[in-house]
Amino acid sequence: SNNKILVELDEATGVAVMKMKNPPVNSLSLDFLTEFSITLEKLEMDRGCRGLILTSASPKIFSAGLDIMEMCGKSAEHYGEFWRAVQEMWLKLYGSNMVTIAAINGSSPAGGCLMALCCDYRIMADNPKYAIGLNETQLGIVAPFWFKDTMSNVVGNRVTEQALQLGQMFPAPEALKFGLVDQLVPEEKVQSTAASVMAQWLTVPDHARQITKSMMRKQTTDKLVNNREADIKNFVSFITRDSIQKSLQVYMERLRQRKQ
Ligand code: CO8
Repeated sequence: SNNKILVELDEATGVAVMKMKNPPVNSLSLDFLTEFSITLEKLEMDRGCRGLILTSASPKIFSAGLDIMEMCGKSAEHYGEFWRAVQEMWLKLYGSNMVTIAAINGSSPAGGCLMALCCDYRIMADNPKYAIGLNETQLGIVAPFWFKDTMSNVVGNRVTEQALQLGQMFPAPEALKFGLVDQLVPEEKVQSTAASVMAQWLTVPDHARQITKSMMRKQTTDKLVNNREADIKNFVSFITRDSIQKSLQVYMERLRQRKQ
């Protein structure tokens, strides 16, 4: 299963494009998250790589977020292992020293939105059919504190408070209005715009930019680093509740029926 993420590193520019390829919807399964973190770690260690563009190989969908099947009908051990992998992805992406740009070429709910929010800059396809947001409460589950922090660091506390309670998904033009994304461009320009924004960011000396990024983000990452085990325990005890399992089943059922 070593093929869910395609990487192209341009040696000349020092920019890697990471394309998520886990059809049909790029859901974040345990396998996917493991490969994601390993891939990111390798790029992080590569001195020739200074920038990362994160995008999707599936047209219309950036990522459907965490794989709901990983949170249904499994053992407590499995949930623990899965949650550790989610934490690891976040710590690596949010804490990356590289310039990270999300090229959001489709819908981006929950964990997909989180990945985008981890990046330094977000470019989204200008299509009102594509929506982005942390919709956890709509599934009857709760975005953990570090999801919440990641969003409020981008758009502020007030907007986050409302959006999280309502589990709102924002069509791209709405998301732009309050800065959930930084820029909308026609779908076919998402990649090229990401490349040119990246070139601008890379004109700044790495060491100064990296120290600044770390200054802005370290408090937020430290909160999870210092509470990882408690956060896993909390997730496992929440997700194993009968009532929560039931909500997730109902949600999956609704997703399936919506198709017919
Ligand atoms: N996990 C697993 N399977 C999924 C997911 C998912 N997140 N999303 C979609 N699928 C499945 C569908 O059930 C469907 O399966 P099947 O073909 O067997 O019926 C298949 O993928 C294709 O989906 P659609 O037909 O719905 O595809 P569309 O192109 O019409 O729509 C969307 C794509 C917009 C992505 C749509 O599928 C959607 O809205 N999905 C739900 C996304 C979502 O709500 N994700 C939330 C996940 S929770 C999370 O990320 C954070 C949890 C934090 C933990 C909280 C602590 C308790």
